[in-house]
Amino acid sequence: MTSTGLVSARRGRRFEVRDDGGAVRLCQLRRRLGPIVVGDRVTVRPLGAGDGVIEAVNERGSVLARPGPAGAPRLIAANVDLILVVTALRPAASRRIVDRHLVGSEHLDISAALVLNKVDLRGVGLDGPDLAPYRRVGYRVFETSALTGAGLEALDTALSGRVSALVGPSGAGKSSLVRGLVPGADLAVGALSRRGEQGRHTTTVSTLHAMPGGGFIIDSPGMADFGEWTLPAERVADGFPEIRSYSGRCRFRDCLHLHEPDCAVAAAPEIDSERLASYRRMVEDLRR
Ligand SMILES: Nc1nc2c(ncn2[C@@H]2O[C@H](COP(=O)(O)OP(=O)(O)O)[C@@H](O)[C@H]2O)c(=O)[nH]1
Ligand SMILES: [Mg+2]
Ligand SMILES: [Zn+2]
Repeated sequence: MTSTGLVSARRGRRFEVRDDGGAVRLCQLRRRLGPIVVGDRVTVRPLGAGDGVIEAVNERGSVLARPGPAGAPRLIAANVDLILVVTALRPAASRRIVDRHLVGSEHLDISAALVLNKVDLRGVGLDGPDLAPYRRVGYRVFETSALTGAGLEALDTALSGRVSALVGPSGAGKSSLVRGLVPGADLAVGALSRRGEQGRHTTTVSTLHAMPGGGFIIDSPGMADFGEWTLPAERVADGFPEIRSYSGRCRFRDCLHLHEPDCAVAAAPEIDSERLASYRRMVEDLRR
């Protein structure tokens, strides 16, 4: 008898698999199965009460990865269908980082939305970045406070039924948001990590949590530099919907929208100047 489930965390050399009924098993991999990552849908052969063997992995719909030591990609999560780019009023959000995460999402063809967390700090005079330009491009922006719970209901509704991954700088409040959205998230993780082989601290591993209203949310500390892929300079524009929409309208077919004459992007009044600056910076960095 086998069952299917979702990989919810790595514990040393084993993996937690959450079956469709919500039961969690700590599983070894069958030999030569290849890499497994949080979010993978797998077939498990149970071994006793809480253990099992992962026998097979389903084909992935999407894979989030980052460059590893030898340039080979390190898998971070699979089957994500919504990327939440989290920033906060403190530490101050960098729009450059937000743009890089969005370019990463666009290139994977995964929907993205923005979360501005710690809005409670407006009470002490912090403003946060102006995210209106992102709304104009078409990204949804959620304003939240994991501390007071403000905005969590709207976020919960938007995540329902999907597999979402939180990306963004350390300290923005990603783990706090998961705790706010998934009551008991901490307890579940702690209980299982005690059985893990290396007893690693929970914040160093990616974890997938079942949302009470359906759907899953992935918290991954490794996603702080998500989007730092080396891609050809001429493909960066595909990661900016508002720039992409001008493709073919410049004088030169291969216009990179830097300093070329008759550039339709440079002349477009609705393209936000900071977004354009961050696009140009990415292109210039890649051409160095
Ligand atoms: N004021 C305030 N602090 C928060 C909020 N969310 C998280 N924090 C704090 O910010 C720090 C970093 O939070 P954490 O969830 O670990 O961030 P992560 O690194 O993105 O996972 C912690 O000290 C949290 O208590 C919030 O909405 N408001
Ligand atoms: Mg965290
Ligand atoms: Zn151009």
